[in-house]
Parts: sequence; C-alpha cells; structure tokens
Amino acid sequence: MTTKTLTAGFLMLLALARGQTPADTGAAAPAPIPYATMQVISNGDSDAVIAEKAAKVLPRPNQKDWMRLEWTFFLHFGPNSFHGVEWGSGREEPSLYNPTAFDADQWVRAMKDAGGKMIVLVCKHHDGLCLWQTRYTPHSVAASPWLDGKGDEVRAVADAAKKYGLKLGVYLSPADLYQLRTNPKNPGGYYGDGSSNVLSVIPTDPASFKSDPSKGRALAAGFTNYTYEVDDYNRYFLNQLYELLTQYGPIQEVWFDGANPDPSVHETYNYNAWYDLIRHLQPGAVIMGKGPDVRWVGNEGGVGRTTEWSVVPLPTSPDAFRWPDMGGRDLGSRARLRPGSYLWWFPPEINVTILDRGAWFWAPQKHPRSLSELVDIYYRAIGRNGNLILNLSPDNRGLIPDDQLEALSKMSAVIKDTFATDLAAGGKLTADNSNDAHAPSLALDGNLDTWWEAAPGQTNGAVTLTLPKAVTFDVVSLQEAVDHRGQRIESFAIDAWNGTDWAAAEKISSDEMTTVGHRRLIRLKSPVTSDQVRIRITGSRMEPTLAEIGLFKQSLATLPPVISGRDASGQVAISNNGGFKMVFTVDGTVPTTNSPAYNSPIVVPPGGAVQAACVMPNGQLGIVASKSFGGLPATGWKVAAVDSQETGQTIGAAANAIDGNPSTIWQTRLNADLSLPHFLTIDMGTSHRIAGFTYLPRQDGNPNGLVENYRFETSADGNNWTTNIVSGTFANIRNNPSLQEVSFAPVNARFFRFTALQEINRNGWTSAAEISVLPAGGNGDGR
Ligand code: FUL
Repeated sequence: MTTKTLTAGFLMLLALARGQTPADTGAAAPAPIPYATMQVISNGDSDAVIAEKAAKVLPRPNQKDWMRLEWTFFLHFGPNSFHGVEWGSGREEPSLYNPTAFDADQWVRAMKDAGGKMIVLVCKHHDGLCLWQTRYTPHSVAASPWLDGKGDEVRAVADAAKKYGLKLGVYLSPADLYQLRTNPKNPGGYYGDGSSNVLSVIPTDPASFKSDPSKGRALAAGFTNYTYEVDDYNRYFLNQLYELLTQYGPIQEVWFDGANPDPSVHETYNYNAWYDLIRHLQPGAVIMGKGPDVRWVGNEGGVGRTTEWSVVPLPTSPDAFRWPDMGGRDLGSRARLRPGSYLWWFPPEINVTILDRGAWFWAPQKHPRSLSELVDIYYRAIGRNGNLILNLSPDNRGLIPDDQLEALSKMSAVIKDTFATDLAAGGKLTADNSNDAHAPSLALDGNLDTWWEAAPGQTNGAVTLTLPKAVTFDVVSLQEAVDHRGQRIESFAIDAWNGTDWAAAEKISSDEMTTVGHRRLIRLKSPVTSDQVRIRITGSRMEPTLAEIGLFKQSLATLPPVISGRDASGQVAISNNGGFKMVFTVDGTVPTTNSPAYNSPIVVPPGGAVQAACVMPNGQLGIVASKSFGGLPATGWKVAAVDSQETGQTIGAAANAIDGNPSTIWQTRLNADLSLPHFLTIDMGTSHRIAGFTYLPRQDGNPNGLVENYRFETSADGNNWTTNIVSGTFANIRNNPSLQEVSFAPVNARFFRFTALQEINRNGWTSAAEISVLPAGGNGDGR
C-alpha cells in the first residue's frame, strides 16, 4: 500500500513523474535559461528574457505523444441516446439502455477508416449511469436488459480499439445527477452529501465503502493501491477511475468535463487526488479539460484560435491552479506574459460533434453537419495547432447510423485526397540564415525530430523551396520543432515566385499567418502555380524552427457552393468562388447533374432545405452543400411589443430577431432593464398553423444575453394569450450556442411571444440573433 500526502510538492510530483525538472528560475542568475517544462517570469525580467523563457517551455512526454495523434474521436452513447435528450436527469431507469444491435466494432472501424488515432469513450455522462460493470453502484449496465445485464460498453470499445490499433481515452463526468444528494431515485446519493474526508484506500472494498473505507479490495493485476483523505463522492469517483484505468489496457486521455447541469447541490471535487491516481495508474495519459495537460479550446463549434499558443501563462503554480476554462481570444501573446506568471505547456483540444447544432447524443431528428463544414472543422482545428476530437453518436440500435457514416467517409475522403501528395517532396530547401547543426533540408525529411533553425541570435529567416517543376497548390502546412525547441513563431508570410518577382500568396480571409506550433495549415484564396515558394518568418520569440514544410492541393470536391441565409422576402442565394455552374434541389433530394441549374435567388418553401453542388469542369458533381430553413420566412412580420431593446443597428433593435440575418441581434438595454424576464412579441400579419419555434442565439461568440430558460406563448388576436404552449431549458446552450428548435402541439396563431426567463450568466440581459416559428405539417425536424 502506498500512502500519499498531497501538498504543495504535488507539482514536483507531476513533473518528476514525467522525468522532468522545473527550471531553476533564480532571478539574479545570468546563466543561460535552460529548457524546462515550466518557467516562471520574475520581477525585473527584461522583455527578451520573458520571450526566451516562453520559447523554452517544452511539452511533457505524455503531451508529445498526444499532439502527434492530431485526429481523434469522441463517442457519446448512453441513456440519452434512447430518449432524445442531450442531458439526462439522473432519474432514468437503467432499463432505458437497451441497444438491439450494439456493435463497438462498427464504431471503431469507422474511426479507423477515417484516419482517427484514438477514441475517447463517454463511460459515464452527467446522468450517472455507468456503462461498464462497476462494483460501486447498481446504477450501471448491469441493471439494464442489454445482454441480460452482462454487457460492458467500455470493454467492447477497448477490445475494438485494440483490434484496430486506436488508442483509448475515457470521459468520466464529474457531475453526476444520479448520485446527487437530492435525487429522489437514489436517496443515499453521495454527491454533495456533506460527508467528511476520511482515510480511504483505493480501490475500496465495496462492502465497506461507507462503513470502513480504509479497507481495500483485491488489486487489479500489476497495480497497487493508494490512500487519500476524501469524502463519499470523491471516494466513489476515485474507485471509478481505478476501475477504468486498470481494467481496460493503456489509457491515453482522461477527459474531465466542466459542465454541470445542476449546480444547486455543491460538491468539492478533490482534483489533486484524482490527478495523483491517474499519474500513478496511467502515466502516459493526458488529463483534459479540468486538468493540467490539455486545454479545452473554449467552444464546441470546432473553432481553434487563429493565433493559438500552446504555452500559456498561469497566475499561480500549476499545482495550485484550478484549470478554469480559458475562453479569451489571446491566451499567450507577449502582452499576456507578465511577472509572476508560470509558463506551462497547455495545448488545445477542439471537441466538436458530427451532428448539426452541437448535438452529442443521437435522436431521430439529429443529422450530421454539412460536408463543407466538416472539412472546414479539420482546418480550423488541426490546422490551428490543436487536436481535433470529432464526436460520433450511435443510434438507439447501438450502431452509427448511415448518415453519420456517409458524412464521415466523405469528409475523410476529401482530407485524404488533399493530403495524399505532398507537392513539396523532391524540392530543395535553402535559407537566408541557418544554425550550422540545423540545415534547411531537415524541414523536408519527413521527421519531426529534425529541423531547420535560424542562425544564433536571429529571430527572422526565409526558407526557400525550389522545385524541379512548377506545382499548383492551395494549402501550406508548417510545423515547428515544438518537442525540442518549444513554440516560437509569431508571424510569417508565404511568397511564390511568379517568374520575375516574389508575390505574396493570399490566404483565405478567415485565417491569419501568425502562430504555427505543432501544425499550421494555411488555405490560400486561390491556387498558386510556381516552382519556388518562400516561407518568411517575420516574428519569433527566439530563433525560429521549422520541422516540416508541405504543399498540398485541395481536393476539387472541397468547393461546395455557399448557400446564403433567407432574406426578409424569403429568398436564398447560392454562389461559388470558382465560377462553376451550380445545380440545386429544394425537395430534400440530393442534386444530380440533371437538377435545375441555379441562375438567380430562389424561394425556399417553409420548413424546406436547399441542397446545391458545383458541376466540375470534368462534368462530375462536387461536394453537396445543404442548408435547412426550419422556420417560416418572416415576410410581413413586425415587432408588436418588446420590453427592452438597445438602439444599435447590428446589436440592438428587436426587429433584428426577425430580419433573416444572423449577424444582427436583438439585445435588451445594456445599462438598464437589468432584470428578467424580458419578452418580444411578433405579429406575423396573418394566421399560421405552427408546431414549434426556433431560437438562434447570437453567433458572434459573445455570451451576453444567451437565453437558458424560456416561455413561448401564442395568440390569435394579440390580446388573448395561450400561455401554456411551451416553456423549458435550452440544455448546454452555453457550450453550444447553435440553433435551438422546440416543438409543441399544432396551434393557429397570428402572434407569438418569446420570453426569456433566465440567462446563462444570471445577468439581466436577453439577446437573440433570430426567432422564428415552425410550420405544422412541415418537416418538423427542420431539415
Ligand atoms: C459538454 C457536455 O455537457 C456535453 O453533453 C458533452 O458531453 C460535451 C463533450 O461536453 O460540456
């Protein structure tokens, strides 16, 4: 038995467990700053010393392995998959979980075929049902009818992952509604039960869990036990971790979600005990989210920052830090590196789900995102110095449905097609300055552990690629030697030789040529043809490095048309940059080359969807873009009443909520009317039979006024109101501010009133990009 005392020395334990030592940051020492996994900025450090310290923070070994995975997968399957919710209540019967055709092999095969390197499995979501055979609660798959209670989802996935050569990660929700002290379904719930911290041996003897937690149980083969002073819920959680980390083979990632659907009951998570146990049981695993190794990128939309630093300043030492979500735009630029900061390698993970509107769990009306969005996500995540974790959602049979499989295989076909040929291969690299030990050719040898480095003292440098013959490319891939030299590059430019001169290659507008890190993918506005390409590093914290350079040509099929929003007259425009002919449908069928050609804006029927594709020069159809228009067009609608509105054009008037333009929003007054509820009444001009409404939260990334609890009412005349149409909560809207759709029994109405009852940050504001209604008898799922 090993007894651990968790003190401030925990940081040393973290570092030493990884075979690293923190740097000696003694202020006066003129000695060179050593590379280390942590640096501290001292009072009086010059700007140059600060930059050097930031440049000399290295990733820890578990992070190095993890960063090289790049494309990983998430899998959400549990009780929620059987009753159409994103968040369960903890009051579900385990009998709900009853897949009829469960096939973990199919799940992992799909990930493998796509090019994924790891599966992170949700082993317990917020509802608390354990999806493995646990000893510590009857609330698990053992109580479900699936395989007569003998099934083990984690085992099945671990076996499949082993078979297909994928790494395995586990998601274990700290929030646990089943264990909530106030859950009537589980009167003895541990979560927030006020129990005191007592000496607990992990793994605990289940029979003595409450009576004598100092009693251990038989150990897992090859593992020892540990002792912590913890309360009931933390002991429960540690035992769950022990089971997951000792019974299913090597674990590469442990995912701690910060979301908590019911914060009314308080429980203090003993994170340090959790981390300690993980470090001992699975030293190669990264702890993600609420933990020290991998940072949540800050959104669930699949968007990495255009400037993304893996070295971030922490205000305290990592052992004392509580790992709050980091949501700001700038996490690590020089402006943020101040005395007292602890510089720590903390790379981002971009978690996003394949299902539209941010749905993590399957339901019949939930369908995948468009192919163009999925391809975009790849570039916005992996191309911006982060790992992508793309979620798949098996249906209630226990199979990934065909539409997700199809979306994934098309996405991966586009990615594979694009990256199959590196057009830089066979070229020669030269540089205007180099470190003698790090020649430019090393940036083209396919080895991330060798690199070009600028000459000592240089923070700029130009590397020129000369090719035997001209190539046409529109993606540039850059990688720094982060494992050996940290992250340094702050800005760069790409030029191509046009025969007489160097011409700047123009990037697409949504990108920036700033940080590089593990990998940067820059997409160009249009393809460039040249036999000489120059990467100019124009800003760097120390001598810049390039471990690899690549040039690629995007698969032709990556050019889906862009389908506009619906304007106030209900019209939709379709366009493409390549000047290709386009075909479209509005009846839900997939377009073919024989579908109507697009010439001018089209009117989309209520509840309809537009699908469109370019006809390529070779006569083949490109990627199909699709957009659904769930709500009625707001033709002839007007605001009948609103209790508060700002005056700005983009952010202000209530009419912005019905103008068909998601970039303009209704916002209640910022400095007045600061208490909810707030309401908006719309007069649709004529009576409609409606069966639902939609709320599109503001899409500008600002959370002000995001509605969490709502009420929706209707009226035929604007005087007499039916007040019980529907009210409820937009689950997970903070993380997922995407279109919300709520259905109700059909009703005739000319007026509707949307009332915000609660806002996510408990401020008095309300905002909405768009509010609309769903026609009865239309395609209620909004596709
Ligand atoms: C969120 C959760 O609330 C979602 O249900 C999902 O698990 C996602 C990965 O994290 O915060």
